[in-house]
Amino acid sequence: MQARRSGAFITFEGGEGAGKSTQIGRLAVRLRGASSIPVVTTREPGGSAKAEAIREALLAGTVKRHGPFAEALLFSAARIDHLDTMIRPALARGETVLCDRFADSTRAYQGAAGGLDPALLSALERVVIGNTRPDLTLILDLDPAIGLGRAKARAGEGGGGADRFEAEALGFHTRLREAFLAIAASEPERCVVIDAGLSVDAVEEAIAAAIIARLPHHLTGAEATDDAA
Ligand code: Z5A
Repeated sequence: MQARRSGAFITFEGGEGAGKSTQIGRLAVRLRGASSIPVVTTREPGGSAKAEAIREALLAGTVKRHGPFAEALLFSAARIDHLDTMIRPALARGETVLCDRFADSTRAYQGAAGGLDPALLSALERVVIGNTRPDLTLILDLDPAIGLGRAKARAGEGGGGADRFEAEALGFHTRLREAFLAIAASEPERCVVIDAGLSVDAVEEAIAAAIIARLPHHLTGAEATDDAA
């Protein structure tokens, strides 16, 4: 059990182009307008100087040839620094942390889609994150063909190409979607599945409804309860 605090640790998960970054920005604005609890936004891999350096290598694909276990270890190394220097200090100050991807992405990408043994990944996860588990995980669920189309359109606008994971075949992305849904089904007290195929505004409303249901004081001004302990 983590020490009582006024903020919350909220993670966003899902496949490519599901709208995580878009919705984190919108939720941050909404939370800041509704409560005095400070809100910080961050992402994985990354979110701290050392983790951002590791991100560069992972997304460039230079680690791919060493296999999914090497990738899982590097995502974990980045996560350790991110937790130590950014996430845990923010939570200790009573802030709310909105994080774009976290440990469920390792379970889904390196585990279900990458083929690593779930028991190995679960042991690694215990060592890496300890008691710092999300209070709420929003899983943005989307047909991978639509998500990849969105990511491609965005890359086209910016002149960039597909990164290491976007370049995987549709079957990989379909396994990812199934993995995130399986995580949600196995931990319903932590996870809420959001239909990410709706409009940006409708997804924002679904997320706000999930926050009101699970962490009401963050959006309604109600007194904090044990859900933030
Ligand atoms: N990875 C891993 O393998 N293991 C791990 O442990 C971790 C990560 C932590 C990080 O890439 C990669 O690392 C990731 C998994 C892997 N795979 N990839 N690639 P990233 O951070 O660069 O990318 P991402 O996390 O997949 O995010 P994304 O592709 O940027 O998508 P997003 O944040 O979910 O979506 P978005 O940027 O908000 O929206 C994408 C586009 O769609 C954009 O043009 C929006 O305007 C548009 N959009 C958003 N919402 C909508 C709706 N509702 N309708 C229509 N259009 C929309």
